[in-house]
Amino acid sequence: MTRLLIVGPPGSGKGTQAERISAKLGVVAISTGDIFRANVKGGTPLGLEAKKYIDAGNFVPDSVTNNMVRDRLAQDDVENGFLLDGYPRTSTQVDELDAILGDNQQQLDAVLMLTVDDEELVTRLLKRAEIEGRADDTEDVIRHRLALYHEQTAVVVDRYRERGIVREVNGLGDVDDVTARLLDGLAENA
Ligand code: B4P
Repeated sequence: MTRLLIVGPPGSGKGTQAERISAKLGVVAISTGDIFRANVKGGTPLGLEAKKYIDAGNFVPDSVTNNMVRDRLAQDDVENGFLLDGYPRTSTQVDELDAILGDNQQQLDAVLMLTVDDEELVTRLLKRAEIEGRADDTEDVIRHRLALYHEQTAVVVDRYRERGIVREVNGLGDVDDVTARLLDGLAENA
């Protein structure tokens, strides 16, 4: 049973790597960003609520996000484990995830942290903007998302560091090389 989290600033490669690592380990990848975007696309009430925050680069309120994750982690496909991508992003969300897992006598096994410097992140996301046209990939919004990461998500990593479960990996370079580094980081954890 593997319960993992991948964390890093916007554009660090979380989504890219979560897909690869989860396939390799045979666990389901759960991206809160992807769930929100699917709801926005489908025009659901959750999507309509989330869209105004996402487009401005702000976090969707914890109450909304926590309920969504609680429901998602109650589904059958997490039985073999999971790789969370993009959640928790705030200290309150860490408390909520502890509570969700604690209800089933579970805890996270490891946290994979991708590090990439801010200017490279902006470059990557502006490149993605050209390809995908995401509303939150304009330079101003990207910089706001990065600031929020430093203000609110860095503390999430600190809390997991205190538990000794963080594996920090350099996210610069070839996508395959980063995947290999992450898998090495997990092996260290075993
Ligand atoms: P996310 O979907 O998590 O968006 P993200 O931080 O931009 O990460 P993403 O996974 O898309 O990008 P990645 O780093 O893989 O969240 C979007 C929004 O949803 C948030 O701003 C917020 O509003 C809301 N939200 C989500 N979770 C929330 C939560 N828990 N609480 C509250 N609100 C929440 O990669 C980006 C780009 O880099 C890609 O184009 C990729 O091709 C490129 N790339 C990847 N690896 C590379 C490499 N090695 N070299 C060069 N380029 C690379």
